[in-house]
Amino acid sequence: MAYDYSDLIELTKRWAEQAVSAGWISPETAQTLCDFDDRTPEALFNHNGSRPLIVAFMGGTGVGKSSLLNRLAGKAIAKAGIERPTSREVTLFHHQDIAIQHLPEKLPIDKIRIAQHDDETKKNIVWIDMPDFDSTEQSNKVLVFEWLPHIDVLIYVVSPERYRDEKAWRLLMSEGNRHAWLFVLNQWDRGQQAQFEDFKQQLGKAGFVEPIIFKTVCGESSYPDEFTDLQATILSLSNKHVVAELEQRGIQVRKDELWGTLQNTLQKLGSPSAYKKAEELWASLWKSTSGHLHQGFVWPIQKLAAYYADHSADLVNNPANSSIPSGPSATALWDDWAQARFGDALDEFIVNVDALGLPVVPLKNQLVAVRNKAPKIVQTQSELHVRAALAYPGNALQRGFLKFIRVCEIILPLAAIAWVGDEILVGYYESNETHNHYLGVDFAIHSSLLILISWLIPWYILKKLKPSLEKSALRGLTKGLDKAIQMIDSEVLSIVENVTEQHNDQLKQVTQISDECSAGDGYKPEKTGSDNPLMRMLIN
Ligand SMILES: Nc1nc2c(ncn2[C@@H]2O[C@H](COP(=O)(O)OP(=O)(O)OP(=O)(O)O)[C@@H](O)[C@H]2O)c(=O)[nH]1
Ligand SMILES: [Mg+2]
Repeated sequence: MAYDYSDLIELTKRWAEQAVSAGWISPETAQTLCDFDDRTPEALFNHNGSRPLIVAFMGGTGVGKSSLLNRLAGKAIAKAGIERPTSREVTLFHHQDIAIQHLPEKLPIDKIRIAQHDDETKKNIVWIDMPDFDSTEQSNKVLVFEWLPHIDVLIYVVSPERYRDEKAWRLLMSEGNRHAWLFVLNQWDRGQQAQFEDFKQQLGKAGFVEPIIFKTVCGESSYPDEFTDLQATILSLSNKHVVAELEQRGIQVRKDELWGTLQNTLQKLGSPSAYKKAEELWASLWKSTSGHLHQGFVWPIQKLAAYYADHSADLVNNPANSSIPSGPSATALWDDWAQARFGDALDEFIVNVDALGLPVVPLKNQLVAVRNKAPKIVQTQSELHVRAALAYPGNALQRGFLKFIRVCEIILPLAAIAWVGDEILVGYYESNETHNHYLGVDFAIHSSLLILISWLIPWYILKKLKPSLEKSALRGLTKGLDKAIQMIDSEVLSIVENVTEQHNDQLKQVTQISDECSAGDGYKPEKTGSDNPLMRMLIN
């Protein structure tokens, strides 16, 4: 789908607004992009075919702009005088059948004065007298800048005293490419050839190889001048063909300017591959930071493990409580020191990403979440794993063996008791039949010892092999901490991935608009040589 210039402006604005609110571009860059407007000469009229050529007198105060328009009209339609500045409004002079449907918005109606004529030969021209743009009158400048985008041909008026005006020159340089230019050296009755030559040279520096300059006199005296040539030149330009060519060129110039600004914006957004490097940067940064964190945690982990071992019953039996009510808890593990180290790593990461020439505000904003979440991750993970470790201390083999010994602790003494009981019964009946001594003291001692030993050995083994709760807690805490550090790492990485995707998307959108600006055939100036006045009026 081919876009109009106004569509491109709209797309650019929409992109700039979301990009600035997400932090991809600075408010200044967004402003530059939003400053593009779709004001054109054709915007003053309804789109119903041909329109007149818009010609405006522009220049410093007192050079004679209003006097030139009055001379053209043959009557005093614009205020001209010695007061500086004289004109504080825009005067339009056009044929009575011409209707300007859309006057520039934002301007008070009393700032526009309209005079009409019925000369059919000049029907296709709208003449405009603008106020000055260099006096102290700020509202005059606003008026000029509001009208400038609607002008096809600017007649830049200077006087012999004021042709080197700095402000005017800057305006000429910045607006140069956007209009066709004619130059008038008015008050020529006071001028000298050297000034004319110098003015011409200055224009050459501004990009006009062969500028069209008219020397005019609008004073009382009937001094010979080139006013009629000026009129004739404008008249020769006021045809459909030239208007269409100027329109086409105007749009192309504006598109080129938008393209240039979008290219600058693309540069500020950084290269698409740069965020890939950010992932590598974080990986190496986190490697060293997690190493430091592990070192720093050695002692607090031991302290905490001892405390958990002491309060293991509380911890395992009260799953509703996230931590032991009093004393150190897992939150103590991720203390201010750890949070500061983590914060330092994130800050260093952001600085490094900035050094890659990438916008960092979106990354910074999204990292806030993980920055705040880190203590909670560590607390949850270490508690989860310490709980599991305390509920099932030791490893599986150890636990199996201990279960077996616990069974032995019951079975063996019972077996010994059963055997002794059996011996006693058998001995009792045998002693009755044989009238021998019933069992005896030795048997009593030995059997008691047997029962005792059969219970004592498993008891001793259980006591000796019972896994240390402290060690289990330590193992749980270490595992939990490892897991937490892994989780923090992947949280950061997923944010980086997310930001990378968003970055690519932003680049894609700007590239698309920029491509649209350079798409199409564009404007190709007609190669009709320097005898074509239009070619001499344009900066190429
Ligand atoms: N000597 C001489 N005086 C001129 C000429 N043209 C205009 N003037 C006088 O210069 C003064 C300023 O003329 P304006 O036409 O008001 O000048 P302007 O450029 O419209 O000035 P602003 O409205 O203030 O921007 C007036 O007093 C004119 O009479 C000229 O060719 N020669
Ligand atoms: Mg004036």
